[in-house]
Amino acid sequence: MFSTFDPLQGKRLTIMNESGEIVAPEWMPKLPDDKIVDAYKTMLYARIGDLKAVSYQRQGRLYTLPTNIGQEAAAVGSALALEKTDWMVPAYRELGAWLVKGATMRDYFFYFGGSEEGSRYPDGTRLLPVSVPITSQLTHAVGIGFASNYKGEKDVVITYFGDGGSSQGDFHEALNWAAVFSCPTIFFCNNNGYAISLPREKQTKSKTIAQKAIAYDMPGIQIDGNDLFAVYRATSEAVKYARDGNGPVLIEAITYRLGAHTTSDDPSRYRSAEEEKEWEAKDPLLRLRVWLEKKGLWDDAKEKDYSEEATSDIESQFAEFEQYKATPIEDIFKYTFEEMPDSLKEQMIEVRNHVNRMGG
Ligand SMILES: Cc1ncc(C[n+]2csc(CCOP(=O)(O)OP(=O)(O)O)c2C)c(N)n1
Repeated sequence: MFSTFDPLQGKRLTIMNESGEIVAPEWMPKLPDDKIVDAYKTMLYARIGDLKAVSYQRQGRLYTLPTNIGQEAAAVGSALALEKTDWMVPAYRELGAWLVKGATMRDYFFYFGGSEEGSRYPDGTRLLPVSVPITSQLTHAVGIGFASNYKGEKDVVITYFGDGGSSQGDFHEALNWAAVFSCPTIFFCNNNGYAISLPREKQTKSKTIAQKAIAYDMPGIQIDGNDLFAVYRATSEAVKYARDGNGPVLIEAITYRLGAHTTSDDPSRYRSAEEEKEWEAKDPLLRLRVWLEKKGLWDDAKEKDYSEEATSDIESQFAEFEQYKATPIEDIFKYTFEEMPDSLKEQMIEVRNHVNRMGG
């Protein structure tokens, strides 16, 4: 697949177009119908969860948070290509992927409600905490891939970042190291067109992000990130390639964030209403829904029932978060090391004493 979709020649993988039609049946993944319905449900759940979180933030009940709306196919499709034992190293805008990996909306609310509790997943989830410092997570993902090789295991790592992240030094260091040491790490770029207000065209002279893979001699592929089937197929191929010991892969998923960068941002200051309208028509949920309806797998009644079910589940998880008392300050020190090093213990005691002095 990777040789067919040469990013230098402007090739991009699309399997299902904006109208929900299969335009490249030869690449259609062999997914059973019930799995596709489940994928749609997860995308819908992530969308409802995202919209709810934004509205709770507007009510002053959560802190600043990034919006996910429009990027659900890229998140869910890529995560579904992983095995349970594979690792996920997130950025901050892939809610659907975290849900597939085993996180819950409760975790999401805790994290964006300012509690360490939101980064504690059940043992064995193999999902790292949210990473806001841009692309710092890529080097961690390479380290985990390196460790997987060192231990002779077959676990693959996926890490997410944005188009803006590809300009960071960490991006280049991570790709170089992963290629040199053949780490089974998949670099998944959510190219949503903007790094806050900076358009992709001003981010890099390269015509694609995917072509940056060529410099490191690894496969790079550009895909339609709003097409669940293209995302799942390309990520599955990358997972197989990495698991077979061939090293890393760079995937560039073309998508669009239909919402604001974060709840502190106003996108109308840097992009036009026409552009937003154009992308609304490419909504990843809409096209999958059309496809499912044509196959008789989904309808209005199912949409309504599932939306109600998801909404009440999300609301009850939010209620759980709001009933929880603030986590102790010590928690910010606790979860990085299995055994806390002395230097960290000293800092923890210092902070505790400071808080006590302030009467906290
Ligand atoms: C190291 C670092 N520099 C700057 C920031 C501030 N910042 C937060 S998001 C962002 C833009 C990131 O854009 P992109 O990588 O395209 O991802 P997106 O937010 O669009 O998903 C910046 C510059 C940061 N979080 N970390």
